[in-house]
Amino acid sequence: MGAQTDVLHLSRDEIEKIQLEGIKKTVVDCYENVPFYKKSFDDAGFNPYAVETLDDLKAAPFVTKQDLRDNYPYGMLARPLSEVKEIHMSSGTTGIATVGAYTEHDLQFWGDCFARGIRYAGGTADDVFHVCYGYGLFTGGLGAHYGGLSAGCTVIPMSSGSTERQLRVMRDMGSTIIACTPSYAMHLADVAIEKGMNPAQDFKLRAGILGAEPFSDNFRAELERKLGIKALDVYGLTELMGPGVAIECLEQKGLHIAEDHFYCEIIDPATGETLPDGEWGELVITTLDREASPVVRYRTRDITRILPGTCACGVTHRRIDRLHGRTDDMLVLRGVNVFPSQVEDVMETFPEVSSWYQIELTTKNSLDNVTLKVEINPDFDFDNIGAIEKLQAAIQKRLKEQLLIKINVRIVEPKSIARSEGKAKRVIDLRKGIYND
Ligand code: DLL
Repeated sequence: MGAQTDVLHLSRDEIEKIQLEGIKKTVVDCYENVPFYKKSFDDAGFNPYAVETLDDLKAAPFVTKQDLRDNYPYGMLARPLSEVKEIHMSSGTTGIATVGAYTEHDLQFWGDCFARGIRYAGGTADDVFHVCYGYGLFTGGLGAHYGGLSAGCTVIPMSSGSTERQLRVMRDMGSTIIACTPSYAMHLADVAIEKGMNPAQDFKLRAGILGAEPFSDNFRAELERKLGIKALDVYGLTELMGPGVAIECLEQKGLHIAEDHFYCEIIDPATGETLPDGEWGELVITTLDREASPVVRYRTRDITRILPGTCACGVTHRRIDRLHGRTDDMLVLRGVNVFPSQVEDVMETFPEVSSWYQIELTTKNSLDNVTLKVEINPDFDFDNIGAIEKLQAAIQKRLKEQLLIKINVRIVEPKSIARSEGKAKRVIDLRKGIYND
């Protein structure tokens, strides 16, 4: 704990010194060991041996998900396979998967990074850490698992699914900290309540380290109330490491970046210009000591901002704000740009409906046709057709006022939208004939 604590309380100068050293090493490592970087640095006229300041990194070209895909499966590796101990992959449902490879060192610091979240939640060796992110190629399960081991907890490797069994094990084993997607945590809570349990009292849970998808403040408040936990947000992505790139502390005012392993910039997605702290834009990340899969200026497509100022918890690593969406989440509907989170914001102003929703896109007379399906809250009378129709019309009207497009609203019965054991599917785009994720 000592070394970990120290690293979390370094001065800005000390952090920046680590970052500069890490950047210098990473750009040279990439240039010398990954043909893709050699070519892209040369094409951009970027000299990796001439980096003297953090600002010098701005001359390096960006890397995109497409670049990683183009080099599938092993083209981005900076170490021989003999040094690679584990491989993870993105699901690749909308294209070729991206690969993340780990040396022994990479696995070790991954665990350390996730363990920070457990410690932020007050977790110790006395905690029973219940992991119900999916295990396998997805980074959620094993990333949390390594975090639990690194924090010294008793780890329960449940993986996702088998909801009733999860609940039984959670109760019998006295799980205290849970790790899963927020939508699965909500599903667990709802099923427990349905089975006549009161999870806030019957379970020993007191914290959740939840991420892999956005969740609103209202959703979080409901989850905290139902499960009796503090829900901390965790961010990460396969291309960088998996969960633990940034994690919230108990202040719940943004996610502390693991700044001794990752250097973050915010850019204007349209121009690529770096934006000052406080401004929203696209998160760009450079790894500082990743051995097998180092990345220089990776465009995450995630939209956030760097929060100015220091955190009351005392951790000196800067924070990113909670993520509201991705640049590629943006739906262009009849020429209007809409983020699913904007639809969610409007729905949250109607207490009669729940947080389970799905946006379905189809084409009608060559135009986009948008239908929002949202579940009614169980305590609202679904058979009162008049009231349901009135509510549908009211939601539709407010959506039109705020988003300037017509969205057909269909209120559906509780539990009629499919629950996911991992990331919730919020948008179904039948215009392209594929499911988005
Ligand atoms: O979702 C890694 C992860 C596992 C993070 C468990 C947190 C917990 P990917 O499947 O590669 O990796 O998806 C990465 O998910 O670029 C974001 O768009 C989104 N995402 C991840 N964490 C959050 C979060 C894992 N806390 C993509 N809030 C990222 C909002 C998130 N979106």
